Amino acid sequence: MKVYIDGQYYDERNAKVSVFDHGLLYGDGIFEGIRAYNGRVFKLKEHIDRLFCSARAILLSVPISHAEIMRAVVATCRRNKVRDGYIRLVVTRGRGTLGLNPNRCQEPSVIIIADKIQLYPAELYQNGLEIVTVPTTRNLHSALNPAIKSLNYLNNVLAKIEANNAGCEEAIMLNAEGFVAECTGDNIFIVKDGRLQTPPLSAGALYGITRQTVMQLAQDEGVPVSEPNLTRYDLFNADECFLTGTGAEIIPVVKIDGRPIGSGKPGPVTAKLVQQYHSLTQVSGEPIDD
Ligand code: PXG
Repeated sequence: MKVYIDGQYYDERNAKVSVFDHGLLYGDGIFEGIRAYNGRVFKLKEHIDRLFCSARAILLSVPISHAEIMRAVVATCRRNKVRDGYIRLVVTRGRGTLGLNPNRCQEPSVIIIADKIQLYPAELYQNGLEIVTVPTTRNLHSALNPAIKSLNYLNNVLAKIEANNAGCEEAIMLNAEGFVAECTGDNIFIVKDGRLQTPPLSAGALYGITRQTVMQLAQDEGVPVSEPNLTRYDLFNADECFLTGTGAEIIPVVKIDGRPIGSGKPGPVTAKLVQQYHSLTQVSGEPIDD
């Protein structure tokens, strides 16, 4: 595998960053997780738009343009013969000194890894996930805004550990007010009386690209979509529940905190959206081959 770092390709074992990079020392940087399907990079422009928003929020000046990053992502896929896979794009603050002042850092680094995707077991898509609410709450907007896809993911990692300790793959994170925010690497949706609902971004959800895509697909199907504040009570009393994310795509949830959701099996609205989403991924995106 060849890894892109600052305009050059390095063999996997030589793809290295400095121990003085503030991405490592302080989690000072940003990232995106992107998928390629059927020879196309799915929603690439949307991912790069979000990357630049994250950069602006942390006063990081990305050393190459939006168009150049798009080209570099596609080129890295081509170079690695990745037609269906996972792309990790990282921009770090760069090499600095042992002090957290970012002004001491030289140039931000851009890293692109194009690899195979590790999927959840197929069985979970068929039968649905069981998830739990965990004690670690989502970061406050006023502390570290959850909209920033930063390299500082400890908030999510802690919640993931708590989910794993409870024997689950994913965790529901509440915000400091007790409303549902999202999961550790996925957004959450419920279906109630034929309507689709997902927490508002103000509740502490990431501006998920899969979230946005699914909301659009539902609207196209004539399913009403809204973004109210949701409590655990709303989740427990939903007809259906599912999670969305670039990695997970759309995965049904059948049990939350020990309560079966709806019929206790993946529901029909979820199944329809899964089908629509898969069709879309096969035909849209930035082509990898010339
Ligand atoms: N919330 C959080 C906190 C995320 O990190 C999502 C929601 C879903 O957003 P998208 O834009 O992907 O629909 C994410 C995305 C990984 C990995 O390697 C994580 C994500 C995406 C891809 C891979 O764990 N998180």
